[in-house]
Amino acid sequence: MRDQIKELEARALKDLEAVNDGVALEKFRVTYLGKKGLVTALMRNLGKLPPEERPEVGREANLLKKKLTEKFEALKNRIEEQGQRAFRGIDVTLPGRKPELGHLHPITQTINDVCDIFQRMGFRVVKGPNVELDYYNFEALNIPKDHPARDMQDTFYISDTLLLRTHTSPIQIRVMEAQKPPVSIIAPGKVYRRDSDVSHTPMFHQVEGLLVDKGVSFADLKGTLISFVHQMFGKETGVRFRPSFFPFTEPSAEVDIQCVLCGGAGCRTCGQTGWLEILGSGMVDPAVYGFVDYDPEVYTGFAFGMGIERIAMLRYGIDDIQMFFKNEMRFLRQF
Ligand code: 2U9
Repeated sequence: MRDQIKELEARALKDLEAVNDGVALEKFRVTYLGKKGLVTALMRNLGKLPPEERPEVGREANLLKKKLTEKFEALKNRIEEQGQRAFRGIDVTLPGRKPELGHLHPITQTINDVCDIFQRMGFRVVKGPNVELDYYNFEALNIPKDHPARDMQDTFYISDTLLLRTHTSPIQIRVMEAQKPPVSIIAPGKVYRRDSDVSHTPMFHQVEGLLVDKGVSFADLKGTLISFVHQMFGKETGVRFRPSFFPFTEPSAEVDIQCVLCGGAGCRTCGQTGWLEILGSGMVDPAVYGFVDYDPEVYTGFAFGMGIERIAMLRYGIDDIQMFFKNEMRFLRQF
């Protein structure tokens, strides 16, 4: 039995040397000192010894238990202290790492802002297909077969009758086809043109608007668009209407605002004129009503369209349209 005690001590001390964390330490305690542990079993076996051997062997067994318990406690303290030191090594007063939050693309932000302004005036936002029928994109908009916009050079054709829409106007035709006046809608979305150079991209974004009812006049067009300009660019911004031509509106006008950079004094951005063109507009051409079965003797309306990249460039002072499509984080983070 004495040999057994010596052996157990040697084994326990060897095991204890390998213990370096709380899990291993607990395993040691269970193996040797626990209720079903080896030392406990040893103590229980003392009763089987002849009475004269009991006191001596008992003392040795008790000594072993004491020794192992002390060593266990000492190691337990050391491991706990190590854990606390590791925790003390963390400076809880340091600022945390800031998670980087994403945001909407500046073009999406501008589309949303333009739409918000018109929605507050009672216009409804409508979307439509990017792949359109030639009929909705050109024919029903009074754009004749020999118009240069219909040339293969200017439009992405998918087939004889299918194309990538060149403006969002087909949305308005689809709405007029489906419902009678009054109609007041805005149509935002991507448009496609075979144009690609420093100032043109083959895809860009438009917001167009249409309002048709009884008694709608050019004064309504002016009032609506002046209000839009003042909400978008500030209420001190000067606005002027210049005669123009579009196949789908008559009369037509382009809208200029006082240069946002020089305030009208003349600079490189406004070509020394003091004015910037920001949208096209006009009274819906009676010929268009013929395609959607509206009576031009009863109804009149106005329409307008703007390129969003241009609006965003003026608003944020960006001089290169390509920046919107490069997905450069250093550029995008600024918005
Ligand atoms: C219907 C009837 C008329 C929409 C209009 C413009 C004038 C216009 C351009 C602005 C810059 C396109 O992005 S751009 O190149 N748009 O000048 N758009 S009137 O007129 C319509 C639309 C739908 C049924």
